[in-house]
Amino acid sequence: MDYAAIDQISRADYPNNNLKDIQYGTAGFRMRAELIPHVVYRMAILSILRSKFFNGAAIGLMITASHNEEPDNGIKIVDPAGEMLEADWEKIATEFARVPDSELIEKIKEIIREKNIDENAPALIVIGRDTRESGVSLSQAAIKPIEFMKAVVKDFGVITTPQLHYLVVCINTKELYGVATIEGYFDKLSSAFKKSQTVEDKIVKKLNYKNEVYVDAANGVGAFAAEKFKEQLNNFLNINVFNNGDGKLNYKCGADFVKIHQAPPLNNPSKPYLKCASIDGDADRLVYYYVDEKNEFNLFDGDKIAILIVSYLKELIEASGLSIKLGLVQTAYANGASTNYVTEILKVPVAFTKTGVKHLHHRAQQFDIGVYFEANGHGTAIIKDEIVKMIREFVSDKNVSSQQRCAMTELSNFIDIINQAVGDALSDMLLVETILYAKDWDIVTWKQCYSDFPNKQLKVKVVDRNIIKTTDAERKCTSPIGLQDKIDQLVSQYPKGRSFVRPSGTEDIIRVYIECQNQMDVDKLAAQVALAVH
Ligand code: NG1
Ligand code: ZN
Repeated sequence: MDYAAIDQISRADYPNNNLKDIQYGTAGFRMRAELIPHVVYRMAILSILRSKFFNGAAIGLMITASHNEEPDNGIKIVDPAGEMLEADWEKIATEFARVPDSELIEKIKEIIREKNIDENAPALIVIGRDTRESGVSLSQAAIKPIEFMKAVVKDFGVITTPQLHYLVVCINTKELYGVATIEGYFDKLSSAFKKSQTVEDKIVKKLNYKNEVYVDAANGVGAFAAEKFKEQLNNFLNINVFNNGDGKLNYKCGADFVKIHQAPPLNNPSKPYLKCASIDGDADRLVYYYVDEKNEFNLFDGDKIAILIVSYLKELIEASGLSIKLGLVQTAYANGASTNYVTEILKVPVAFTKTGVKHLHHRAQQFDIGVYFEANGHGTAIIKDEIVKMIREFVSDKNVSSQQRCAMTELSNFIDIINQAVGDALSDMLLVETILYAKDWDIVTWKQCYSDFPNKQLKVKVVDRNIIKTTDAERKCTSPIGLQDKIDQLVSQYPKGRSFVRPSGTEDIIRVYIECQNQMDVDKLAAQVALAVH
C-alpha cells in the first residue's frame, strides 16, 4: 500500500474541512456537495479496506443525496450481500471521516490492525452516481485511492441506487443472482415481467387493468431507467415518463414531495383517474397516486404497496399448496389501518422494527418470504434461498396439479421481478403492475382495500433531541422519565388514538406521530403531544 501517496493526495486534493459532527447516518453521509470531497475520498479508502477484509468481495459506493435538493450530495457504502453497511463499520466510517489529515494514515493502519486485514488481499469496489453535476468530480475522488491500494474499480457511471446494489450482489454471487451489467438488470426484470403476463391459464382478457402508467421521475436518474423499461416492455406496459430530467432535480416532484405534501407533482397530467407513480432522486422509493374527477388526491404509499404485495403472495402460496412462512415488516409510522388489514383480514403476521430499511431488511430475513416497507415508499420482498429452490423444483414436478403449477410458476416469475438487494422503485413498480394485472384491478379497486386512519406527523425543535430515548420499535419512550406516561394519558382521551415520539436520525428534530379516528382529534392530540415534548 502506498501510504505516502494516499497521504499526499489527501492533503493536496481532499483536505478535511473540519466537519466535526458529520455522521454515517441511515443514509450514509449527506451534505452540501462542496463539503463532501474528502469524505468521498476517505470512504473509497474504507471500502477498499472492507473489500480486503472480505478477501476481495465487491463493495459498492453510491454517490447520491437521494431526494435532497440538487446542491447536496452524499455517499453510502454497500456491503457484499447488497445490504447497507454493517453497524460496526458505520461507526468506523464516522470516525474515519472525522480524523484530521495528520492522523489519516495512522487511522488506516489502526483499522487494518484491529480488523486483522491482509493489506495484500485483493479488493474490488463498484461505483455509481446519480445525475447531480457534483457527482462527476466526486466519483473521481472515489477512484483516486485505487492505484495506491492495489484495488480494482468498476465504475458504472450514472445509475440508480438499487442498480448498484444489484450489481454488487451479482458480482459476489458469481452471477447466480443475475448478469452483472446494467443490461443484465434490465433484461432480468423485463423478461420476468413479460413472462408473468404470458403464464398459461392467465392469458384472459383484462376488463379493468390498464397497462399504462405515468411516471414522475423527479428529474433524476430514475428517468433513464424508466425510459429503458418503456423500450423493453413496449406492448406489455405503456410507461409515460414526466419530470424526466428537463426540470430541476426533486423540485416539487418525486416520491418524497408527493408523500409529504399529499399532492401531485409539477407537470402532472391533468386527466382524472390516470395511474401515476412517483419515484425519488435515486429511484429507491416509490409511491402511486391518482387524482379523481373532483380533483381529490389519492395516495398509495409504502403501506398500500406492501399490502398489495403481501395479499398477492398469500394467494399464490395458498394456491401452490406449499408451506411457506410469509410475513410483513413495518415501522411505527405504518398506518394502523394497514397493520389491522394484514393481521385481521389477510391473517399474515406483522413485525415491527426501528426506522431505517436496514432494520426492516434484517427482520424480514427471519420469514421464508419477508415483505418490508417504510410508509415513505422504500421497501421490497426477500425470499430465502432454499425457498426459491423449492419453488423452482416444484414448478417442474409432474405430480402437482395444474392449478398448483400455475401458482408456482407465477410465484417463480414474480421472484425474478423483485430486486431483493434493496428497495427499488422501478422493480417495485413492475411488481405492482404485475399484481394489478393478475387481479385485473384498476387503481380505484386497489384503493378500496382499506382506508387509512387520519394521521399527522410533526417536527418539533428541541435543544437536544438525544434526550429522547425509545424502546419497543420506537413506539414507547423511556427518557425523559414521565414523558411516556403523559403521552399515554393524552392518547387515552381519544378513541382509537395512537401517538409516539422519537428523535430523527437524519434531521435535528423530534418527530411526533399521531393517529386518531378523525382529523379533528388528530389535530388536537398533535398539539397536545407536541407541547408535552417541548
Ligand atoms: P428519520 O429522519 O430517522 O425519521 C427518515 C425517514 C426514514 C428513512 C430515513 C433515511 C420517516 C419518518 N423517516 O429517517 O423512513 O427513510 O429518513 O432516508 O420517513
Ligand atoms: Zn432515495
